[in-house]
Amino acid sequence: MYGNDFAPPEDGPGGGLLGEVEAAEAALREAAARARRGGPAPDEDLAAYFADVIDADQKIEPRDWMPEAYRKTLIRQIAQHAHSEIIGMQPEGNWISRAPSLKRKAILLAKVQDEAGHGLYLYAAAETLGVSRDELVELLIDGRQKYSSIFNYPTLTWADVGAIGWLVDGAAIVNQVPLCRCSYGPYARAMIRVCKEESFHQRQGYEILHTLAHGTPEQKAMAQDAVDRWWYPSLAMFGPPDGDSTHSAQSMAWKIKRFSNDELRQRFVDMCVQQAEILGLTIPDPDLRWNEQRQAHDYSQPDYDELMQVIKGNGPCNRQRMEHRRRAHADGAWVREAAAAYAAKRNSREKVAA
Ligand code: BYC
Repeated sequence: MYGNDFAPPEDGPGGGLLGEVEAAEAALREAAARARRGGPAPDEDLAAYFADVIDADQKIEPRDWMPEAYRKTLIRQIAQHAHSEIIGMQPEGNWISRAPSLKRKAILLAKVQDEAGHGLYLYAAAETLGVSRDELVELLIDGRQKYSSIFNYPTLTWADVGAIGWLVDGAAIVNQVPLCRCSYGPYARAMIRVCKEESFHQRQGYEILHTLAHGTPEQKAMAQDAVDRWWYPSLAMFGPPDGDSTHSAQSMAWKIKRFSNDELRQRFVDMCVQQAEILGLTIPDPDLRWNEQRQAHDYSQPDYDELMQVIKGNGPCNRQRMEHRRRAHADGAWVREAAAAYAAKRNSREKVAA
């Protein structure tokens, strides 16, 4: 259980997904403290050394040799993840000026700022792989790198802010907690901090929905409508089904991904069922039911053709999101120029002083 202030946590304090984040953090510290091989022996094959580190569940660090395909996969995934955090500020940012109270506005502002912070940690993690943040931003703006499908859906009502917190941030946590154990050190460390903050985001969304669901009939209907619209796109966030996932097998062999797309999707569904009951809202799936044999819920799959269309740029808001991002980038040019001029001036002053 995570992010649920309305029922006791299933596994007690420190249990559930946040408990897993804490355990991953402890494992990272333990791996760093363990007497480790300082690097490959002079005559050792670098690929064999890399495989050894992965097998031993140690971390690959920026100084280490790594296969080019491992580096490329990480750059692709971390960049896509960073872009998602930045584009993900738009659907909710859209509601900052219309939040129903000062308290809601302050909370939403803080949340959207956190997403910018997550983008920065992730761009910084990607930079350790030998690519610059400027290059990655250019790749996004030229449409050569992706961001999560989920941010191409509109936020029509205030309840959507609650549904994004509960379902979108909830799906994000289920996907990202295992990334705290990713084999690449800088990504794993960034994910620990992101997951702790993300858990708070999920709680704020859950609390918005809980308030609406226990308000007037109109408020409850608005909350249900938001859940109806965000449920299947949230399931699709986990990516194509395992049989169609191009990268999963290799990413799992490298311990970048620890679970397949379908395994995480199932985990998410199982977690949401009890939370929906406490909310008093219905998950819009008539076929959702407990399967005693599998010890998991059977559920209807999202529309994967729709996911592919959204990934290709044909979702309801793709054009709007990219236009906004390009405009914001152009509007920020003077800030980047001023920062670069200031850094150059400071450098030359330091040189004169030295
Ligand atoms: N949307 O082989 P597969 C957030 C692409 S931010 C778009 O299974 P992989 C938040 C995939 O890239 C949430 N594209 O790929 C922020 C690949 O295409 P390419 C973002 C998708 O990488 C603000 C192709 O489909 N989270 O939570 O093994 C506010 C085949 O897929 C999607 C992350 O980025 C999608 N949904 O697995 C609130 C987490 N799904 O690159 C919340 C890190 C698949 O070959 N990323 N594709 O052209 C991951 O865990 C993995 O990259 C994925 C996909 C599970 C997403």
